[in-house]
Amino acid sequence: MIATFIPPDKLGTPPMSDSPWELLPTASNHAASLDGLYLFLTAVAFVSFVLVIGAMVYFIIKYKRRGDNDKTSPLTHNGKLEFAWSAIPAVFLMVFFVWGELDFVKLNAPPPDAIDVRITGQKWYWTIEYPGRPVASTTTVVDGEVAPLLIVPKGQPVRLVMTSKDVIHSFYIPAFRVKKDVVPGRYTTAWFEAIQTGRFPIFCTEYCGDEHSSMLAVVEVVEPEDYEAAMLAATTLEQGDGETVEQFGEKVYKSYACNSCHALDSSVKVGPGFGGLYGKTESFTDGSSVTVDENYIRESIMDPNAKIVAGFTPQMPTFAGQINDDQMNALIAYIRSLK
Ligand code: HEC
Ligand SMILES: [Cu+2]
Repeated sequence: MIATFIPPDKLGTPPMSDSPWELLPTASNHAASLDGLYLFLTAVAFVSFVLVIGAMVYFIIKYKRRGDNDKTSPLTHNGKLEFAWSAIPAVFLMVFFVWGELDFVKLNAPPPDAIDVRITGQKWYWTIEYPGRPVASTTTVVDGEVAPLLIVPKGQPVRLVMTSKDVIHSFYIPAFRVKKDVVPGRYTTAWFEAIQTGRFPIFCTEYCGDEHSSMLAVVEVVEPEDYEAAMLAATTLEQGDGETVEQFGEKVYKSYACNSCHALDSSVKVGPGFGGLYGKTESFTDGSSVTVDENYIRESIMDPNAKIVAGFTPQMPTFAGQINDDQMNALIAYIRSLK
């Protein structure tokens, strides 16, 4: 995560269509039917509006009381007419229901051969993990900011198994018409099959605190033959040739979204800034203090609640089991280098 807001066009929102009937790119198998239902509902509502309001205006004018001798008609009802205005809407209601129900069932029944992806929401970023792939969240750099990246092959079903570490978030891919709450303490699932290559934005669509609006991610749909290469590029987090250990540490820092809560100078965000951290004396809420060294930084990352820095609350998640030794060494070297 994402320290500053990335404008959605930078996340890959394709240009809007020229047609006023087309809402968004229809980039998944669900999109066409859901859009169809939406347009159908809108059209039926529009026609009903014209019929009801039109009849009302017509009768107001036609049957206006012209004088004291105008008598109210003795007719009390018309059985055929009343049957028609009940039965015809009932048929439309059944069509809405059956259409909606078929889509609902389809949205909730992922095919058994779907690729599984695990999504974890937390304030304020998404961790995207592929079981069997040895890496933390897959990420990409958008406009200088690190954003979580969901890579999917075109034409293959993908199932998302989602949970939250803190509050309720909601995972939303508008171009796919996929939206599902992500709830602490339980797993929710969603699935789709992408039908169009390209990059599309992912939003959190459940207000979850300060940085909710920057809780963004990117989905990238690639041709099936490019999938392995794209995954490999996104999941390798190793020190590159000619990269210093500090440069690698910076990459680790960004991929684990430390910058969503920490600044590189001494300014305060959700957590303390890292400028000049190494070597200083840090005090904690329990009144104790230590001189900041490698062991303290390592402990802060693996077991963040062991010592809570005075003036802060225990909001940092643990990274135990996610950051390996090489990455940890580089991360510490990087934090140490910040003046
Ligand atoms: C959700 C926000 C959040 C994220 C993400 C986060 N931290 Fe923290 N971090 C905090 C808070 C809040 C504190 C202060 C409270 C405490 O000591 O736990 C803190 C404290 C620290 C400290 C001790 C700082 C000091 O001044 O003594 C270190 C070191 C640290 N974090 C490193 C990291 C690293 C490295 C990452 C990324 C791998 C990271 N944090 C990700 C919120 C966060
Ligand atoms: Cu959120």
